Amino acid sequence: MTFSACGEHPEPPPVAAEPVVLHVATDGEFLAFTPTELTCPAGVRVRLVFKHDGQRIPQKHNWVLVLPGKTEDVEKAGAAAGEAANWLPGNRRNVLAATPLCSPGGEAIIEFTAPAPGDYPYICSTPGHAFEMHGVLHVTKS
Ligand SMILES: [Cu+2]
Repeated sequence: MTFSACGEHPEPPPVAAEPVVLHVATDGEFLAFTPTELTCPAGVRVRLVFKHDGQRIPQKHNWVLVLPGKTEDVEKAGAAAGEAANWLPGNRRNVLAATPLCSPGGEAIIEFTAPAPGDYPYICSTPGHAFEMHGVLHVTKS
């Protein structure tokens, strides 16, 4: 005899959805991302894989997802915070997601929840890089 302590037809436990995996890299040694556009649905779990594809020039890069219109604020506050802080502002109100700094050949993987639908800029916050090193995450209605 078996007993069902929690009802005849209990709900199955929720299965954690697989994250949407996005890949972005530096364009070799250049101060550029490839691709410069990424897309995901709103509200999904995103696993972002960032690869520093440079080899020769010993400069570090990161990938920082920023609220629309706030790239300059994040750049300035990040520069003030310094390299030990990954060139990221202490106050993260304008930063939606960020990898640590990566050296040539390095890779970082982060996970975050996609924000509401819209276009969100991403930059490298190493001082002087965001002017050329930027792209857009298009978040679509899920
Ligand atoms: Cu950079």
